[in-house]
Amino acid sequence: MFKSKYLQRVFSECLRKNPGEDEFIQAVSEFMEAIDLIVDEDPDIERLGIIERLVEPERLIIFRVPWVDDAGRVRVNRGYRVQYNSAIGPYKGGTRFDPSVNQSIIKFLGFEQTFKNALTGLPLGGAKGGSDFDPAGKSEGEVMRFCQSYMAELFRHLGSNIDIPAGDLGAGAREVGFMFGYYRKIRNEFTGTFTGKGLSYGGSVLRPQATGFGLCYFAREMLSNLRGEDLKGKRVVISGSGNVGSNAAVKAKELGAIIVGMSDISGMIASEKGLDVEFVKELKDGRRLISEYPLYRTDVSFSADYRDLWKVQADIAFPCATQNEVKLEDAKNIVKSGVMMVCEGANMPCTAEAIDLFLEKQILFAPGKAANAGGVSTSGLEMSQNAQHISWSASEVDAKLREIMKNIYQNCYRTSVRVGHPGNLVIGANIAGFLKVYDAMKAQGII
Ligand code: NDP
Ligand code: 2IT
Repeated sequence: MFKSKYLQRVFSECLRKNPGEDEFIQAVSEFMEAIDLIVDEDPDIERLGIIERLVEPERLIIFRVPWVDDAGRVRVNRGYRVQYNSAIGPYKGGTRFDPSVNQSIIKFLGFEQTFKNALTGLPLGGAKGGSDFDPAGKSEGEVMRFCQSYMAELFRHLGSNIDIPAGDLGAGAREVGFMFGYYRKIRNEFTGTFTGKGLSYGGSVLRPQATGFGLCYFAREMLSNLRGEDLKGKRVVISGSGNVGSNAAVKAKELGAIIVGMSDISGMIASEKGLDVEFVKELKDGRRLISEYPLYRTDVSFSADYRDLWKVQADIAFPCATQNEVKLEDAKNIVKSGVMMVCEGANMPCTAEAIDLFLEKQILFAPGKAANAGGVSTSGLEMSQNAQHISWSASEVDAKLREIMKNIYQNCYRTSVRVGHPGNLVIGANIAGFLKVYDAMKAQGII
């Protein structure tokens, strides 16, 4: 429990008001554990009700999304957008299409996004959206009709200075294209109201790669700063081989690492010599499964249980699939496999128990809100390009992304030192993100 009486009170109220929202409570609890170190030093935080306001989203939109499948049947999904906090900029965050999506998951993602976006140093508030729609196994026409119906309701809440969605799990370039196209049609204007757009219609070069690339830049900075080492020759395991995982694999390999294991929902593959990550990306970009990899390549082992990934001997782990995929049992396997650093590419992929074990074993650990911020940072760069009607080259965007990830790392590290927990980036990231949002909220009155 928290040492601050104020946090104890706000947390129990939060539990009472959000029954059954386990993921949201988990995210709030990690945040509160970190700020417990500083919250009582500044009486204004309590006087101004800052934490009570932070655990309440500014707005939560829930709506019906009806669409017609290829057989002519009417289907109904539930759509969400949480406009979590706009103290430092317009609402900004991705869109998740997955059957698991519910209010708790959307709220935890919006809460995390608020502090992540603060860490980027860009003027971006926090938001998240999505639906319990499952794109897997749907035809392109079905996905398009669903995206159009989702947009037919959500459009009224969006705008290039109001709320700017992007993709996330289950929503990639194809879905962003369908949503943006419909938004543009019904608004009758062409503005940068989405990020992750295609290059031919206002997208930024490197946005598709940015989260995975940024994760590697962050990991490299952390390894160098805390251990005096680099990624060269390090054996890396990566869960999830979607947008984040596959691009992290490509960049880590380019930086000299050997990718010894990867996974998707069909299972995991491992190879001591290193996987052909470009081929994994090709398979996944073609919406195929990692279980097909052994049909085309030798020197590889396969297990239909994706959690076996964490038993592969490695130096670094990048969990890049989904929340709470790394449970205590997986964390024990990660420790046993000799891993010295875990960087979260996904949002909250490690349970609280898993993180505690890593910290106890002195494994370097980077939380998603810092390590995976490269995606939204590049979305911020896409917004700037759209607003100025220009486009930067790949090398310009890459240079800015490297700089941003380095700054995020340094900000988190310096903060961890200042509060007496050097190298604890869970503490550093949460406090550094909080202080920026707090400062903006304090200046703008009770709203
Ligand atoms: P994608 O949908 O592109 O990819 C998700 C991948 O994870 C797929 O390969 C999927 O397998 C796999 N997967 C899902 N559940 C599991 C599981 N339990 N174990 C192993 N693999 C699994 O999503 P993204 O890469 O965009 O997102 C991944 C994570 O990163 C999410 O937490 C997201 O919120 C976070 N994130 C994404 C950002 C972005 O810019 N896209 C930015 C920052 C964070 P299959 O293909 O077989 O379905
Ligand atoms: O979780 C995330 O940071 C994202 N899905 C990216 C959000 C964005 O607006 O680019």
